[in-house]
Amino acid sequence: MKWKIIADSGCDLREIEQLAADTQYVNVPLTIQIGDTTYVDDDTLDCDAMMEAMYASSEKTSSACPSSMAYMEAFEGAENVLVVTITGTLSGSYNSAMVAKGIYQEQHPDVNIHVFNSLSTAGVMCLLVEKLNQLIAEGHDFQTVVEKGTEYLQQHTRLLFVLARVDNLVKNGRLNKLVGKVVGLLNIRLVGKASDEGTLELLHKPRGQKKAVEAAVSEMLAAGYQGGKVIFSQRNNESICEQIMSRIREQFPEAQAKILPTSGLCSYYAEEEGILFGYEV
Ligand code: X90
Repeated sequence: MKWKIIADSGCDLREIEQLAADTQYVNVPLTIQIGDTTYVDDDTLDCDAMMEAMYASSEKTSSACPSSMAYMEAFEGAENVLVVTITGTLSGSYNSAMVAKGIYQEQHPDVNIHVFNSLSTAGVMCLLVEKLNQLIAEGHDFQTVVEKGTEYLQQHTRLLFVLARVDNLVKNGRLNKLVGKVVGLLNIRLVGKASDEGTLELLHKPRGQKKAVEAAVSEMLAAGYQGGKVIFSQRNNESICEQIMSRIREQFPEAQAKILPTSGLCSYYAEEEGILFGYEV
């Protein structure tokens, strides 16, 4: 095996279409703790059951990033390893992967490893994973794939989210309490973006889905969206994704979108009816 593309489960993509030759895609799970039960966010997870247990539970719930050991196991067998993590500002996943890289390369000095801190999650991680696969398929060497991948991530991808509930983000210290108070009241949605620092940045607090669609679309256009790829992750809310795309296609009829179900981790934080989407600028 020449290449491995590894993403933690902040990335909702479980498979790459048209995987490049000599390449494997591996998803490394985070875990979600609800009472005494640990839910591993891999393709065996029953996400609906996890969400039900979460809402039924009065106990504290939390998430945990993959261990360095889990990353090291994922590295096995490849010459070139590309890792994409959820924002290192809100999760220890990036740090785990960097520690794993350090230890692994002492034992395997000939293996190339690069860890991309997405400073984002979900759709932006998916866009980068697909770009890396494309760069590998085009036959570039490791260094070039890393450079072009970094340029793409920083210059050409953005993340927006629309959330109807933010209890888990607030409870786990990832979002300001005051912001949390407003959402959930009177049908208020939280429209925001991944900031340059890799945190949640609040942009609008529209009332109802229709206004949330308008806010999201205007943010996309203001950020420089020109009809590029869009990848949605949605928790029981395909309709808002379709509404956003139908508004976008009024201006960009050819715009391509993928609508994925949220991973366990993104379901836990984005909650019911929450969506996140990565798009190209
Ligand atoms: O290490 C861990 O336990 C994982 C912690 C992850 C915390 C953040 C998850 C965010 C998921 C929420 C809305 C969009 C956030 C934008 C991030 C920059 C989705």
